[in-house]
Amino acid sequence: MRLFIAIRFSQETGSKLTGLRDEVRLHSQRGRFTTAENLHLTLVFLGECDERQTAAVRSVLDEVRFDPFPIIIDRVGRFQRNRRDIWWAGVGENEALQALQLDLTERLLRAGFSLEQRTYRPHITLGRDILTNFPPWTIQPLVDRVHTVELMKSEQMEGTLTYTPIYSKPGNAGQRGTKLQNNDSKDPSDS
Ligand code: 2AM
Repeated sequence: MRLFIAIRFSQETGSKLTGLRDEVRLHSQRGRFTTAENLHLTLVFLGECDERQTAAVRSVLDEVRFDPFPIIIDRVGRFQRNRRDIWWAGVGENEALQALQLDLTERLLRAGFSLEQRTYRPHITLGRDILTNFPPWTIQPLVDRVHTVELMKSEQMEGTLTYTPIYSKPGNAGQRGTKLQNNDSKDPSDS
């Protein structure tokens, strides 16, 4: 199956991203636009994986540790592709995101995966094959928080591109934060 590791957003951010997608659509003569439920930020694209490889990705996710971190989406931009541009919502500079992406990539490479080693440019694809004269623009920043990364399966279901989460890896700071709170409140069961 075709797999990738991604971040998905809160419902609120999702509906704002849908609004951005609709703005691009409004200004386009042509394009294939991402459905609301498919909007996501890819961390690592794995491609076709068999059962053994899928288990190996799950093990890598089990090993990874990260603290939940904020993410800011601050612009709408494009990758130019000879009049078939990809339009996306772009993520502002984010050390925690870059570190998590690098950590995952290095672990997967050590586990034997061959990955594309392109510079990571975090983006949320809003549409493909887009023809428009409209220029990219900056937006009122959308702020969300990354609590979880997900292993996603990509497949065509009855002619529709469908992404399904198949494994979920939560960040660890929430749990640690809860423990600290318990310590602060001097819960007798802590000692
Ligand atoms: P894109 O939206 O920029 O195409 C599922 O296809 C996800 O993996 C998408 O977010 C896609 O990014 C990303 N991806 C990265 N490299 C890819 C590749 N070589 N082929 C297909 N998808 C890729």
